Amino acid sequence: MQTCLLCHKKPVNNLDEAATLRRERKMKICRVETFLLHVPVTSNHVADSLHEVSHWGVPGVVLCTDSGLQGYGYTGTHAHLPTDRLITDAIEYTYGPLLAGEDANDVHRLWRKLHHFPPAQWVGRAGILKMALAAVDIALWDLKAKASGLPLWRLLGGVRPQGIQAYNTDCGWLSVPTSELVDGCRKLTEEDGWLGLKIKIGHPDVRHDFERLRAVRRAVGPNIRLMVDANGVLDLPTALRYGDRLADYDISWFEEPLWYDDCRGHARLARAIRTPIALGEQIYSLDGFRQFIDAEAVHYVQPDAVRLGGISEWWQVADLALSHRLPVAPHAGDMVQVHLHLALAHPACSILEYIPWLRDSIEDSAAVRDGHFVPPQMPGAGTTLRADARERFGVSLKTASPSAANCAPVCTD
Ligand code: 0YR
Ligand code: MG
Repeated sequence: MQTCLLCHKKPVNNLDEAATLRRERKMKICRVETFLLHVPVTSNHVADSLHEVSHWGVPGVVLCTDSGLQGYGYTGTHAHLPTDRLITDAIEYTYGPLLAGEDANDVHRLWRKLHHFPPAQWVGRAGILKMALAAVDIALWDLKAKASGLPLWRLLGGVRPQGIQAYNTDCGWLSVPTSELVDGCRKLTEEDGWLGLKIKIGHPDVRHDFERLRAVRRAVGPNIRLMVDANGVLDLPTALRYGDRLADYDISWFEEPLWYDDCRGHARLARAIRTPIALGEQIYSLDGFRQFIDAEAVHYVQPDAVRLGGISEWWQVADLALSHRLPVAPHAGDMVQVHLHLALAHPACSILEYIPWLRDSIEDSAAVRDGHFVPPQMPGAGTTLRADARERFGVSLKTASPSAANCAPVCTD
């Protein structure tokens, strides 16, 4: 190898030198510390067709390494302490011992070690353990990006340094009365520059949903992208009924019309209606996505790194979608932070969801200008907690459960 003719830098081509550099960059995991935040949602209450939420739950992990760097990763929940604790317990007691002393650089090796740990695999290929694995995987990628001094999207080979289009989910909750919904959508598009909005549907009265859609479309005009999301609540005949009419309002996609696992039903619906189908926020594995894609049951693929096993598996799903020429529109169960990096880096993404709930909890929180996300510049995966986040939103993982409190006279510890 020769010295560069333009910049005159000498190449590092001595193997011993390279080996020394590699050794120095080893990051031994010396501590696995869990945390839990419960962060209030907008106006302390939102509802979709299935859920009412007052807080967003953020069970997560800090991986401390002997390099001094700390990796942050977390998943997303509806802030229910007993189930949140199952996730942090899985991280601390099941995965913690498997991570202690390991080199954090080997993300895929560690992912396999954790995912295929036989007792964990036996009970948790999906659900709580998968969400715990997601938090660990994200913390490992956060470390890798911090160690390289780059924001994750650049480490992954960023394809969109100019940013990516955002759409807003936080305006369209079923709990928002129609007049407020319409005013909110008008303000977001006319004053704040948003180019896309998602409206929740699945009200027991179908006509109610269509009155809202008609009013919103009239208020925002033809140039704004509108999506609808039923959160899996409809049956097939009802979904077909929606499907017949959604095209009248130029709806970009019909999200989770049917129950999450109903691959055949989504395939039948996709064949019958003109509006494209979006789904994926409840799918736990690469194999799950393959089934839906093979069955032609989905058009917009919506993987979520905090429900899949983190960034590693998310990327595999996005590649799978790309190979079928299907667009990826990530679901933001991390409230965007990680997915902003992924969406700036993966060629299959063109639009990304925005929900603002973790704005005050995370450093370098995602910002939208003129309807587009601004690329973050801090090294890492965008998951580092703000210094005051635990003080403001932290929930103790050590407090006794209500049932333990009830038997206080017996359980003296
Ligand atoms: C509230 N985005 C969604 C929220 C949201 C859910 O349950 O978690 O509506 O994640 O479907 O597309
Ligand atoms: Mg959704």
